[in-house]
Amino acid sequence: MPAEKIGAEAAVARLNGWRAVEGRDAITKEFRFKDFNAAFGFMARVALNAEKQDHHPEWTNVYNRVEVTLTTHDAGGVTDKDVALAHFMDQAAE
Ligand code: H2B
Repeated sequence: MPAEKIGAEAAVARLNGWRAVEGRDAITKEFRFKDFNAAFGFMARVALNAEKQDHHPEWTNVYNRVEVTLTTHDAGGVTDKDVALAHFMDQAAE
């Protein structure tokens, strides 16, 4: 059963520091770390979790900065899977 779309606005209402992407049903956040090592450690922790959940982020990294966009491609929009991954990322960034 595919995950049910809840939409970006409902998702950001349940999260801290995430915002809706314009022109697309997706949520985004920019994470900043002390240095590349901290940023890549975060990405490694998130990658292992993403693979386990079979739910993957769109992201780019430049040195200490990681820009993340979450949406559920199978559902064509934001679902609870994105909220769960966003929560995991917030904890992994602490
Ligand atoms: N990640 C995200 N963000 N959305 C998806 O719909 C999705 C995914 N689908 N990771 C998974 C993989 C699917 O393509 C595989 C075949 O299970």
